[in-house]
Amino acid sequence: MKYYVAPTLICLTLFLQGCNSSDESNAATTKPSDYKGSGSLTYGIAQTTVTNLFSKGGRVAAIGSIKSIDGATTWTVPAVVNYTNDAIPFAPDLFNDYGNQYSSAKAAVAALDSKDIIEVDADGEVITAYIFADNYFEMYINGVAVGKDPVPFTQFNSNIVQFRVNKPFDIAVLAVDWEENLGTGTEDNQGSKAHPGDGGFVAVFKDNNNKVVAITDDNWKAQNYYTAPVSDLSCLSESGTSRLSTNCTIKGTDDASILYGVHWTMPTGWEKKGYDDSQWPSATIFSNDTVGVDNKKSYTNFTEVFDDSANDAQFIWSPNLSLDNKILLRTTVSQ
Ligand SMILES: [Ca+2]
Ligand SMILES: [Ca+2]
Ligand SMILES: [Ca+2]
Ligand SMILES: [Ca+2]
Repeated sequence: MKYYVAPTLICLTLFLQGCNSSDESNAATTKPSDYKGSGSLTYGIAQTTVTNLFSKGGRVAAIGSIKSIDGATTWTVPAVVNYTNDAIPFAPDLFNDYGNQYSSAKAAVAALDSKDIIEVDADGEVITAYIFADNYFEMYINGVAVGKDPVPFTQFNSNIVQFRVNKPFDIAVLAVDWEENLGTGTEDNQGSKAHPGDGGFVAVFKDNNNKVVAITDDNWKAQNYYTAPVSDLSCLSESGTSRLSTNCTIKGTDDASILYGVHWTMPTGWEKKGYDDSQWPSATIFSNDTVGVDNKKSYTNFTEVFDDSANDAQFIWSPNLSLDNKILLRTTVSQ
């Protein structure tokens, strides 16, 4: 089996240097049977199916296809997205290196046209959402697609979305941490050809009186559907519905072909109003520093919205900002 090199062989290979079975960078010492979880395992690099969704982007935003080790499932990586689906509108810009670059939230709102308002309920109130995603998002309100991220990977951008809805309403978001080495959750970064990238999602929702009606925080639900890279399958665990990889290394490697991915099927209807997310884990919050937005104008031009001291929106994700790459987020706005 090409994905498994027996530890004894490695010990023989390393005979002159001695055998160190505790070296976690030695990816080949793990084998599929080490995995005890509920996910579907893939190994190595996916086949590219879409060369680049956004050719102007800083990094190549490709889509790939990879068969599970057990042969039962073919997975699309990093995610099945609606980027090329014309039925779902691109979210207008707050700040986009390839589009509009507003200096403030007020300027971005002023530039919006009433035709940009997505109708969920014809007699509803207008809600404005301010969004920064590392790297890609699609947002649904009561199951209605209200906007998708125009820049799938880099450079980092931010968006504004307006929709008309009655309370209570459900917000549902697909958030994707994109990848360069398809199927492995890695990119050329920090001196390694295959370094785990990290994610993060922050949003603020305001009504027509500029009153905050929702912010991202740990009251949201967050479930992870794709963990990678994994070089030691024994580091993975599950607790209730939480798919945990926080014991796994986030070190880079130069060889993406020896990395595993773990995948779970997204539930039908996750974006709909009233979808039962009660068993999902709560979102985990991360600081601005951890996500690393200090030097990004797409964030820093809008801190009066994202870091409002009275309503400080938090970056949310599943527990592992680095290794969890495809996240569904949900909350209900009641008042
Ligand atoms: Ca983006
Ligand atoms: Ca990642
Ligand atoms: Ca990222
Ligand atoms: Ca904040």
